[in-house]
Amino acid sequence: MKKIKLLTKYSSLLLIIGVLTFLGACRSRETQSTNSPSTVQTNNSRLNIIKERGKLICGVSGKLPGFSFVNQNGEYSGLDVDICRAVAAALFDDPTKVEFRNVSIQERFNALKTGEIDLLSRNATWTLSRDTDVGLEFAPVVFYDGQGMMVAKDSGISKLEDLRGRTICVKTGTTTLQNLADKMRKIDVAYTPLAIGDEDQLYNAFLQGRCQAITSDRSQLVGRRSNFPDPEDSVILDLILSKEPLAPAVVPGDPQWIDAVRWTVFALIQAEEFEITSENLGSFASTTDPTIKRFLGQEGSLGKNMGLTNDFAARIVKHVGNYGEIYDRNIGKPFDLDRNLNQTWSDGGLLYSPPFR
Ligand SMILES: N[C@@H](CCC(=O)N[C@@H](CS)C(=O)NCC(=O)O)C(=O)O
Repeated sequence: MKKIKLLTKYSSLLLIIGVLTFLGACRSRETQSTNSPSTVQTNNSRLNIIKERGKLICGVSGKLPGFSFVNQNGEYSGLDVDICRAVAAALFDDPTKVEFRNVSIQERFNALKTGEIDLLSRNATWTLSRDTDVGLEFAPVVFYDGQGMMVAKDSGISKLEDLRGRTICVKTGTTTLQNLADKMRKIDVAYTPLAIGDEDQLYNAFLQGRCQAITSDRSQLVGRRSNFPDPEDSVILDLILSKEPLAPAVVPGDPQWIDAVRWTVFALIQAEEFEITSENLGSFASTTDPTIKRFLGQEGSLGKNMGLTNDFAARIVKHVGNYGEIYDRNIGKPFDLDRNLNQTWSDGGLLYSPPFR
């Protein structure tokens, strides 16, 4: 009996010591910020190169309505474009400090790896092989897309099986060709791919009737169709062939730079969750909510610890808006495209930022 009591006493003591050690460990980790790797100012980080240069060089398509489109006056717009501007806003408090470079599908990854661009913001799908084999580092997903199929309205085609023996226009150098092959093989439907590398030629081939269907990321089909002479003559089928999580990318091995891009994207998402917009940002100057104070840099040193300013999230929202504002002006309003998966988790979507603390 005595032995049992002694054992109980001994194990309670051990438990208390254990808890104290654990708390101590947590505490020292939380307060270790001056030594944490992200605070070490590595001079050769691309973040410093960009700061010294005074502008960000961002690789975009320039030909994708809704994502990155350059008009006749050389003005850029789109969701991918606004991601570049958000990073510039975080770095320079000025969203115009970006030089856009149009990079083709074939050039896009090389442009990043040779250092020609700092950031690739060009509807690139995050896949395992691009992450590993190709050697890219992806920031958080900015648009959850899926591959779709467009046909002429009067074609009578409503499902993939109707495409047996038909020709399908598909772009080379993308995830699209393999997704199509995989899907059709799975359902055992033989077809002829008409693979074309140039985007304009590809859509022209469809409009000229050289193929009975055209397949691409759904968002792109919607965007391109909006520029057709008679958009209502084409329909996008109600099916999804693949998952296409589109994300910005950088060259790996530069933690400071990827952190800056990553937390810029998260700031856009978190601002929407907090319901902070470019319009109402000013009203949060007097907020008493500690999590919002930290987010906007009114308290703490989250931004400084990563080589930015403490108010980097506020700068982003001030100049570019939150994720929802970016979506609405570039995609939601112009193309009447529902947000679906591209809503914050609190609204039932997949956009989720880790905590700003
Ligand atoms: N998300 C896919 C597809 C990308 C893709 O096909 N993009 C096309 C449109 S869906 C494009 O960028 N077109 C414009 C251009 O070539 O400049 C990928 O990363 O491979």
